[in-house]
Amino acid sequence: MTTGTILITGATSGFGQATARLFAKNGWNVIGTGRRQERLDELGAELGSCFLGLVFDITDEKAMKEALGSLTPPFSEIDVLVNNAGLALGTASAPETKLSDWKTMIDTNVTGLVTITGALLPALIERKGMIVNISSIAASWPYPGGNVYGGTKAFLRQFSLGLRSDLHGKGVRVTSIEPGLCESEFTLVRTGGDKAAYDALYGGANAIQPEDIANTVYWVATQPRHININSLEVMPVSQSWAGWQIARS
Ligand code: NDP
Ligand code: 8X3
Repeated sequence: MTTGTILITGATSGFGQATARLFAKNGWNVIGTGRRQERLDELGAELGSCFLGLVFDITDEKAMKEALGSLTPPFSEIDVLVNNAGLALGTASAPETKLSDWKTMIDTNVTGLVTITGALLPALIERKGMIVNISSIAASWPYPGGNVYGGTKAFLRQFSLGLRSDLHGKGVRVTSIEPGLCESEFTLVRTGGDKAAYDALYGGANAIQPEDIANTVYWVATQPRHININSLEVMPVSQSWAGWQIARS
């Protein structure tokens, strides 16, 4: 697929914003979603008539469906859905976390994502389209404080593979992209706006930048139609694995 219409959830910052810019630059019609209207307005002013902003909270099914129902051609003819909107809340160990944070992560990263996927699936099947799910290395690699966030991303990876099975023979492609450390507002959201934590995490790390993941999404989406990238784990060179922890008696 070289051009078409792409819907990117969470286009107000980070990966989603960079992906919207890259696809728009390459001639695609781009729908970007998010809660922050002013960010979408700014992106629209920058990208011009190829961009359409849709403001809704992905956890609000009614608002989502109304927004999707308002689409007209060419924006209603969606070829690629990028499920990117998501968040982590907190870095505390499970016994110290708030249940409300866990529920927000599940509502956003899992329930919101499957709701929009289900809503767009008939059209994506009809157009032999594509779904790109932004999972995480946290899907496969547990770490202290990752608990429910990692669980949501593992769901996303397996949901992607399951969709591939269910859509067998229908020509729909599905990819799970699993990035590692990437510098974005993600950490500010996760820490409740702690700039010192942000600086400590990314300082000297030469982390992935949102534009790097945009390039990855673009590469995946523009492979020949007979190629499906099932999953793709992407880390900065500076990041790798540490050993097991052992509690000794
Ligand atoms: P950002 O915080 O920069 O972007 C998150 C995006 O998700 C924003 O556009 C935000 O829009 C949107 N979003 C969050 N909650 C909602 C909601 N309830 N309704 C609608 N939109 C929502 O983070 P990143 O760009 O880094 O993250 C994008 C995705 O990548 C996430 O799913 C994240 O889990 C994943 N990821 C991030 C990594 C990283 O290290 N940064 C690594 C691996 C995966 P708004 O606030 O305007 O609603
Ligand atoms: C974000 C990457 O390692 O902070 O998904 O969980 S990590």
